[in-house]
Amino acid sequence: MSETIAKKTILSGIKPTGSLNLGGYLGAVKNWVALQEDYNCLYMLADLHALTIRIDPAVLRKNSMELFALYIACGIDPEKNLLFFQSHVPQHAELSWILNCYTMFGELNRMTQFKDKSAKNAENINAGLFTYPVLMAADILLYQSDLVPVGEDQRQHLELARDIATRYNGVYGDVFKLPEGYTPKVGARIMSLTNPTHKMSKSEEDENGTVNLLDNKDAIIRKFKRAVTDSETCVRHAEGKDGINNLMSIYSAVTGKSFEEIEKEFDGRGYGDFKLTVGESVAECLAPVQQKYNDLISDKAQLEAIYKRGAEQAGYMAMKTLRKVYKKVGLIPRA
Ligand code: ATP
Ligand code: LTN
Repeated sequence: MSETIAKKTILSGIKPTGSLNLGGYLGAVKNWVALQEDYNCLYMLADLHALTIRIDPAVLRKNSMELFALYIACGIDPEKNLLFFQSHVPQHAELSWILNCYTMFGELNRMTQFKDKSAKNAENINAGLFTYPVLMAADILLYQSDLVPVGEDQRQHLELARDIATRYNGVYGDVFKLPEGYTPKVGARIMSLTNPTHKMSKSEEDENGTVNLLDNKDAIIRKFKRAVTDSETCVRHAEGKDGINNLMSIYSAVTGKSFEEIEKEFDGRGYGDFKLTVGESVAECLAPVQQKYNDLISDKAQLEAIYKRGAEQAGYMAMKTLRKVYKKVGLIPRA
């Protein structure tokens, strides 16, 4: 019976602006893996989005291949999902232009990520950084996506995608499906280990605050041992205990244990013991991912075959929506 019901569609992506870290893994990729059985999933590499910061072309190429291989190494099955580079499907940029014309300056000006990124990068506040959420809306709306798994920081962009779709549909009829967000209960916002009031991110300056998926065991444990905590000695989840709360979230996301179970497990034990255990469990969780990654990254032909097929099939789906959108606004159909 269930086979006769059409599967819903999922789309998500990560920018290849640096190495994938625990934030992106626990906030996004881990969910992608869990959802792949029940949905039609498109997982793209948001390489056009990466261009909103200045990035050395050789570094971008390296990051992109690394991230692509990591998607698969993390458990995303290329036989069950479409994996592709955003730049290989030109309909993303094309739809983005149309949607720009249905997005208000004020809406974009309210985006907190834009405000944060422009404050951090005052010398390069380019128009791409400003219209970034419109390209993201195009990514999502092109495939009539039902669900978009993202971390907490992307919820505002997703809301905007819904607003843009609603505005367009209001004028032209039901062209776009309105997507829902999907954010994990634990791991939605992993914080920096050294600065636990700030999100762990690829552009984090202090590398001790960020655990990369390809860090070796020693580096992972060293980073956890240095993690900032507080002046108490009790492992408990509470307001004001940002460092410990973050470590508990990571440990919970990696082991599946609840906060209550964690508090019990570490009752009467010190922070040193807790930090070491969290570090070890993260290293253990990442070991098979790293092993698979090492096998994959040396097989360029296999990766190329996967992303070629992904872009072809995604392009076919994207074209259906784009054709409709162009026609509705009054552009002459291509002969
Ligand atoms: P950058 O530093 O270049 O802005 P980033 O590290 O924030 O990048 P993204 O590519 O923006 O990573 O995010 C990839 C996905 O992972 C998104 O769905 C995002 O919500 C999620 N994500 C990123 N960082 C975290 C985090 N610290 N905690 C939870 N989820 C995260
Ligand atoms: N903006 C997102 C990456 C991204 C994305 C998407 C996520 C680009 N396009 C479409 C979900 C759906 C980010 O910065 N993490």
